[in-house]
Amino acid sequence: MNLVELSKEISYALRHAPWEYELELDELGFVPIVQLLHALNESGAYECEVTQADLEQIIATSEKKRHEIVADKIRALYGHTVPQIIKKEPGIPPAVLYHGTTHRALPQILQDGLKPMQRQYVHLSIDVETATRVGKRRDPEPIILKIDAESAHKAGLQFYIGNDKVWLCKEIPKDCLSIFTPKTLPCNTAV
Ligand code: HQG
Repeated sequence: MNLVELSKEISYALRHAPWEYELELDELGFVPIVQLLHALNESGAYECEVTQADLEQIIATSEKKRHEIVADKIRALYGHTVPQIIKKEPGIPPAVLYHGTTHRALPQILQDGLKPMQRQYVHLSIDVETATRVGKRRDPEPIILKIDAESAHKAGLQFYIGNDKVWLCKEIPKDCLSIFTPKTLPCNTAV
């Protein structure tokens, strides 16, 4: 079983196009596992039968926690573009969050703040490393934005839990953003 391909298809079904699989997401984005398995196996795209153990293995071995199983249901934890707004659990964010983006998008972001664009939420990373990985999907030298999440949250902006590395927000106003530049030692510093 090609678990990467399977994981991508599950993300597609649970984030973007559940109707193509005759699935209906509940308000938290869950669908019954049996229904998802039925749809995947009916398509005939997989040579062996897809089982719950395959879904569990994807979740256990993926470098990102994209999906979650609770009891007999499964959901995508973030990334949704479906028209129905998926309810996320509000939380108190870390004081600082990061967002990796492209040189191309930067002028617009500095003017308008961060917008969810095609998705339901803006996706924020807990550290520079994660933000860099996100940004590198679209720009080999991504821009890393630093978000003053503590002030934004205190000012009333709601943050939501994605997974252990991803936080979600409806938008980030431009005055909560700055460009992150890693601290470099002056040339004459003895090390
Ligand atoms: C940019 C992946 C212009 C934003 C990742 C980004 C993540 C603006 C792009 C998750 C803008 C949207 C989400 C504005 C934001 N003007 N451009 N005002 N505001 N943008 O893919 O955060 O591997 O929807 O900077 O790892 O890149 O799929 O968001 O470049 O966690 O599990 O518009 O998807 O996860 O792109 O990525 P996306 P994202 P998976």
